[in-house]
Amino acid sequence: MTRRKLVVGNWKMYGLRADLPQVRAIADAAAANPSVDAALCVPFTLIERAVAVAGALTIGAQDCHEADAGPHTGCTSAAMLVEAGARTVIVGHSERRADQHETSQDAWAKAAAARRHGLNVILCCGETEAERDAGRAERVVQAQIEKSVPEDASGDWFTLAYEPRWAIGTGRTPTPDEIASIHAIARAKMRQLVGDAAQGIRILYGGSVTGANAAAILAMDDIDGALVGGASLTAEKFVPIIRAAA
Ligand code: G2H
Repeated sequence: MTRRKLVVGNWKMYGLRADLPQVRAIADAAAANPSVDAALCVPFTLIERAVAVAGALTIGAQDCHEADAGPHTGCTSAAMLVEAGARTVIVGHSERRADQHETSQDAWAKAAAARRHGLNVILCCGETEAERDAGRAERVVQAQIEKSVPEDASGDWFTLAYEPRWAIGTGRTPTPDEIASIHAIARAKMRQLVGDAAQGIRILYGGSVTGANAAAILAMDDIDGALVGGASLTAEKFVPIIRAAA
């Protein structure tokens, strides 16, 4: 099965109104490369304004609450994201696992909430440096997938992103063989969980992807795209990655 490449920018806690011209320029590049699916996950506060300048570029969020509504001070529901114009949401990012102590079960519940409200979901998994050094990378990723991937996951709304924590924002990337081996394991685990639907689910790589390494990473078998942090903050850095996926 051929899966279209998907390139997702994750702006993390960056992005003010002054950065909206970057959104517009990235949207223009996405429109010029129609063979690639592109999305930009911006801070909550920027979603509505980003949607207004993004044309066909998908605008998404970086988290949602697992409940549809309720007394959860400071949190944002999937319904709120939809109302703001988001079409996709990242859940289970390693920075939320580390900073907010989120678990794979939390990621599962957030993915389910997003699904209930019609959002596409990008669910992150990935091992720490200590886990890799202890030879546990494969088992950690398998366990994360088992606990966090919804039973009804399918390619029309669900994407998995493998992001080794030690490669995030560090400038270090795994070797192509290391990425390929985890992607193969992730695909096999997905097949075990959701059967044939796994073939249609995109598995992205994330962690220090740049214009310089994107082409090599995206050319690899079973890598269906990239989740990009630092190098998605400006069109100058992000557009070459979109082009590399085309
Ligand atoms: C991993 C990635 C985007 P960066 O968090 O999700 O960030 O590309 O800066 O390593």
